[in-house]
Amino acid sequence: MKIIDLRSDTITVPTAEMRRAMYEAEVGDDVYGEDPTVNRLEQLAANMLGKEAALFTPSGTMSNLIAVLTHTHPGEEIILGSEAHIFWYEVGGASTLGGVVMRTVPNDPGGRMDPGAIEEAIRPRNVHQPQTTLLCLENTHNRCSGAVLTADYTATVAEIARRHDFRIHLDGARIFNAAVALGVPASELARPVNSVCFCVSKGLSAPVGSLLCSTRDFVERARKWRKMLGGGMRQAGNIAAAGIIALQKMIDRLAEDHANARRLAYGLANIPRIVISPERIQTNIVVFEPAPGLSAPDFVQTMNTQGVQFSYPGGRRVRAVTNRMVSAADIEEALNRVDLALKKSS
Ligand code: TLP
Repeated sequence: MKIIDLRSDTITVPTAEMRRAMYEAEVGDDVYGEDPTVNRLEQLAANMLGKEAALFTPSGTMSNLIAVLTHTHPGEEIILGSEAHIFWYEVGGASTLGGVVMRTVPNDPGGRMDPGAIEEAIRPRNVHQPQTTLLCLENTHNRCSGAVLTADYTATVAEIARRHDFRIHLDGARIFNAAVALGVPASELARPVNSVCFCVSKGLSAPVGSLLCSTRDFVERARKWRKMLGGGMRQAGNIAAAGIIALQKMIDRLAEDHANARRLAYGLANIPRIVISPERIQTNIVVFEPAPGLSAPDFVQTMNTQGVQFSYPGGRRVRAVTNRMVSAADIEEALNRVDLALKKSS
């Protein structure tokens, strides 16, 4: 039985072209700034995001942490969505290593925070209170079923930050999914923010890596934090080479993942014991619920035995992420297996 892995788009393996580029990459010591392939990737990333400079890091988690460390000081407060990846899945690093308080504002199903609620969460300048110095956005929004933030929304929030003199970091791990879904360049989505990071290791299929993009001065300070965290990676050109192919060749194909996500969502909507709003699906993440009487962990476990892998983000929810390793035919097969398994267990 073929295993259909919908746990995440992080499971994508490098393409043949990436493997060749990795093999042939020209390398040097990146801690000395001497790896030509890393330098090319950083320049390419900065250009594509419309920022002055970029820093190659081993992961999205490290990029987000470095962004917080570079923008803030211990004792300050950052505002982020109640469903933010930084809040849920990054081991509390911002607080543990950055010493900042994480103040959450509810995310709506579209991954947005209400601008009025953001304003209310900003601390007054007062001796008793930590100072608000950073707001974090996420685009696409992982726990909000891959929802996209428009450039207009981001600009509205940026205007609040400008008025109150604090910065915005965008966790754009999947910003190219948002760009493809909206039909706009990623640079437009990143224009209103002070820093943005994205991953080449997800739908773009490179094996490792994330890029943190901002001003030259910010990236210079971020580079020092990366060194402190142990993220200075010597001959990293071997992995950066795959990142270059990811940016040059793999962005347009994300539309296939989005089409497969819609196919999956509408198919699931036709299965009696699944609850889902398929019209909400904008990119490659499909969140749904088994109907009452069937727990989400039990459903995930049952489907595992049927060779369809989902992830469990908590509560009643199940998550599927379409990706390059899963074809349209695989989606149809996954739907058949779900239908059959639920019929058997009813
Ligand atoms: N997300 C992973 C898991 O951590 C949940 C996934 O499978 O979706 N920001 C966002 C929005 C992310 O979705 C992720 C990874 C990260 C940051 C962290 O990236 P990595 O895994 O490279 O540290």
